[in-house]
Amino acid sequence: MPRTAEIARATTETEIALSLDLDGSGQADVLTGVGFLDHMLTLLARHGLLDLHVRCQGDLHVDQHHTVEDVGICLGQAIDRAVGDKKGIVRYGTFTVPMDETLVMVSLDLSGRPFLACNLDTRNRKIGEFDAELTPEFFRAVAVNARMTLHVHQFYGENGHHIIEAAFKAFGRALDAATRVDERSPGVPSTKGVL
Ligand SMILES: [Mn+2]
Repeated sequence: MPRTAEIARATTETEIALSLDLDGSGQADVLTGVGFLDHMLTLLARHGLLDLHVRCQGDLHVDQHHTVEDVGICLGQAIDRAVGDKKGIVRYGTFTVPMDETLVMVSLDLSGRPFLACNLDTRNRKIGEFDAELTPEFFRAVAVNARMTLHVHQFYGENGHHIIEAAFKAFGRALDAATRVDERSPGVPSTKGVL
């Protein structure tokens, strides 16, 4: 069974086409209109070894909020669809990424229970044209729509680009770990029998 999903979502604020292959090779083809978000999604694909195609036409004349959040919604929906009934997957993933002075850990559970805890220091920061405070908005949209428990924990860090990039890389690696197939455990990885 291919673990892929295609999402098309159109509102008055954004129009998005996204496709995801969890068993890809890290190929990204991403154009959202927000250069830094393209950079982050490209490294998410590379470090998560997933193939990701995104096209977004968003209302960037307002600001970047709708674009960033709605791409997160579509990515979350795609993850939820691609993992299907979650039979045979590892379920949990935790990865810590250092980036120079910055250290960020992502720990996630494909639990079926949406939750985000995020302490990234993004307030009042701009990374080029990117509003850094949209980063937790992105991760919240992913967590809610993928129905995952997601913790994004910054131990320390100074440079805003490093902080956000380390978070996306850690998320990609943790997601890859959680979605791996464990051949010793063919059923749903829960004593409840369903996730
Ligand atoms: Mn970078």
